[in-house]
Amino acid sequence: MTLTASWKRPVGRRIVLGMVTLGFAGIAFGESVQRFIGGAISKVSPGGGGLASLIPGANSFRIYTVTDSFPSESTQDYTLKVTGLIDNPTTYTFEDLVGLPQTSLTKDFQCVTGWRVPNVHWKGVLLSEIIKRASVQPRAQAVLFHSFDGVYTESLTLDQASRNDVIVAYEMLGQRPISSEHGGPVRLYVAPMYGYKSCKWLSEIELSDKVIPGYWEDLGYDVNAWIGRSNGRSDAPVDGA
Ligand SMILES: Nc1nc2c(c(=O)[nH]1)N[C@H]1C(S)=C(S)[C@@H](COP(=O)(O)O)O[C@H]1N2
Ligand SMILES: [Mo]
Repeated sequence: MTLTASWKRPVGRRIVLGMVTLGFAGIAFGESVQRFIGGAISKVSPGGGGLASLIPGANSFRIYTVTDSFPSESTQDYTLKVTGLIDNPTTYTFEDLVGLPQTSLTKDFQCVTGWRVPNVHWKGVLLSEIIKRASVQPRAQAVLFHSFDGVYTESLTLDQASRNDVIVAYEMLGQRPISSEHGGPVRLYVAPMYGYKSCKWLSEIELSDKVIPGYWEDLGYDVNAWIGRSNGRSDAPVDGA
């Protein structure tokens, strides 16, 4: 099992491990390293910095949690709440989500710290479909995501959330439900952005009047986390917003 640094680690050790990780990442991923340096002045990297990051396992996921554990919910008990600036607050069960129109995506998954898994298969519901069903009020400009780990948060602008490569995923790597380690039974998958946007253990989608920087963004990472061109991708809209 690959685990990562938790908050409880002494700061000194986190920084040292972060530096070693940076050295390794630096060999392979130029732009990621610049981004890492940009955010690493005082902070640990998103999800990373732990021993798992030192093992150069090519093409495989690092399993991240910012708490001390991997929360677990059965598909029977799972619920996804849709709340906030909407006329139609809804609570979806796992079966409800599976019953909505399905979207499949096959994309590289890329963490800002440098590791990348090519051609990952995902299935789920377009976030835009769920938003559409919520009847969004005119004041809403952003979508906030909450995790049942009780700590992690993320957000997108309403425009970003409406893209056709952003899904509420219930299947990943051929597994339905998504495994607990990977954030199941249901997680967010924001294909055009770095992995930290893809909130695991998704429990609530909240329509809001503004973007609120998420867990890693409070620690210095870009709120607009577009995967850059030098990573062989050009997912960002022209204005980059
Ligand atoms: N709830 C929660 N979601 C999270 C994280 C986390 O620690 N907790 N880590 C993020 C980061 S930095 C990455 S790269 C991916 C990693 O997904 P994986 O653990 O399935 O590899 O999840 C993202 N979503
Ligand atoms: Mo990440």
